[in-house]
Amino acid sequence: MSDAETLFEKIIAREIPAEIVHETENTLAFRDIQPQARVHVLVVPKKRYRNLAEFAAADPHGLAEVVATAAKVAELEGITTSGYRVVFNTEGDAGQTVFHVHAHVLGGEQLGHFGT
Ligand code: DGP
Repeated sequence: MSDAETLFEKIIAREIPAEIVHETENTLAFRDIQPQARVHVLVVPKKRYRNLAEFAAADPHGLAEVVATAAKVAELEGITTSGYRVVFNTEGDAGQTVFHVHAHVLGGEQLGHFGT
């Protein structure tokens, strides 16, 4: 993994602004700057891993906390019952652009099947 800082480290450090919707000891949830649905929130571990595979291998409890935070975000956004999607884009074919692992929480409207 490259040591180059990503912009998510800057958001976690409050060096660049973001609309934060929830925070735990080890995770931060903030609105995506280019929303693909009415609700589009990113959940990141504060510790950086490049992608889902590295995160799952190194810190499965941290991954569980990110998933639990995603469910909490859905609750806070009022979409637990209407439904939502949690997506980890992983590497090139999936369109991952920020190499600090993150879950997209998408909902608040009818989502296309598989698409975002
Ligand atoms: P991905 O393509 O899965 O790596 O998702 C990266 C997401 O990050 C993308 O949906 C847009 C979002 N994003 C990029 N730059 C910023 C930013 O400066 N602030 C916020 N809040 N989101 C950003």
